[in-house]
Amino acid sequence: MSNKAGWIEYNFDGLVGPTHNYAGLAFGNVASLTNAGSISSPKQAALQGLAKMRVLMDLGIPQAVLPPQLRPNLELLRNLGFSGSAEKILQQAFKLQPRLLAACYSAASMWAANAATVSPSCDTADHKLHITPANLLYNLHRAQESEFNYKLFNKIFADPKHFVVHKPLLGTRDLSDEGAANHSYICKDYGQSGLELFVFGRQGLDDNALQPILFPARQTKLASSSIAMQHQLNEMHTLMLQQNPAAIDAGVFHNDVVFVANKNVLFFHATAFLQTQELKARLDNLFGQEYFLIEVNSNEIAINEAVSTYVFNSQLVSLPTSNEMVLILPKECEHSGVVNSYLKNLITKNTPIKQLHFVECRESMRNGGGPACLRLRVILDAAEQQAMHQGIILTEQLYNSLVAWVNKHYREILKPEDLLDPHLANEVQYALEELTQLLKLGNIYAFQA
Ligand code: SUG
Repeated sequence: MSNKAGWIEYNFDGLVGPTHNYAGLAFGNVASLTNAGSISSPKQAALQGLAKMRVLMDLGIPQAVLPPQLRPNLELLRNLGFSGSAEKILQQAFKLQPRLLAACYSAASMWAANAATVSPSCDTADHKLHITPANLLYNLHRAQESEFNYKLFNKIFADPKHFVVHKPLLGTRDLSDEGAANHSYICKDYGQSGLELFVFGRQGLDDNALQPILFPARQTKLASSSIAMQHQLNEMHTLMLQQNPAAIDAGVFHNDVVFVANKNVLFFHATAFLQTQELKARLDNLFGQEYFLIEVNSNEIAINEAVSTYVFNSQLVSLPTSNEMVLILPKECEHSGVVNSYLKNLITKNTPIKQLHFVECRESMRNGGGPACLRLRVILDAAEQQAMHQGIILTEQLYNSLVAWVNKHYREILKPEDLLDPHLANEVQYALEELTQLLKLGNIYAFQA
């Protein structure tokens, strides 16, 4: 047992960037495909994200902000061989392949659950917090995120006495990694060594295991196992489970679309895993009877309803002053009769989940990102909280400054053809320059070098 103290969970939310748009780039993600080409509202998206962060802050749950990445990513296009002025490069990219232009404008880094896998220091052999930024290599528009994330996490978690930031895994399909969307830390209480659950869709290298037919399995077991090793996790406290291929084919491109856990409470759809019995056996072994398994079967909520409402992509969070937990859910759950009545009943049951908060995150939902996608959970002790960069911690004052910043810089709407507007790139740079000052991050973007 370590002598560390003052453990809490921080939620790091990705601040939605000024180029949030619907380009249909994420094959296997039903919402992204359905809304391809529609008009987005970057301003509303960012304000909705900030309002969600505020709900947590007001509940007394620590909240931090991750800045958006620089888009358009001209560096990416230059690496591909495009040359000339920014305007020319963007036009050439569009001419070659319109989706390439959309990819280099993608604001997908907002979904911070995919930014990295994080193991708290109570679970690691060297008692340091370990972070591996995800390579996200399955999709070009997401793969470009990993380099910046590596840099950013090094800046936020800079103190080597407390933190280890690993490089993203090598970018090859056998090591495809999508971060914390496929990873959970289950424990009796924060700071206690628990179970690190990794969920994969395919093996990597030997691909003869059961696989989805329609949609891709993004995470490999090889990637998850490598992360578990480099995070120095205890094998007895680590479990690898395979996602049910049928769930992937129903639109569960990340496991967090059908699974969420907090401390010793697990809330998930019965179709999530191929080996649910193995999960139960390991929980029995590690926690005895002291855990809550809320497994929802298809008669209660059909898998398609779970995917369209994102009921399991909720944030399950602990209240600071009691043992109760709160579910932060997308508004879509309130509007679904089936899901809403399931939830109303759930909070009367003998589990710690006692409150529901429905939040508006429609702009993100239309690209397949619910409340849980928008945040990266980081469990920290008191010394680690002090050691991380403080400028990104959400306070009343920072919240107000960020709302004013969004209102000043973000467009109300963005149409697909607006990505060719030469003014957009300048607007973004101007906004991000100001943001680095608000978050006291120093120079982090390419144009600031
Ligand atoms: O990778 N959507 C993201 C959504 C990520 C959700 N994250 C979690 N489940 N944790 C994705 O599929 C859509 C972008 C577009 O089509 O423009 C997109 O990338």
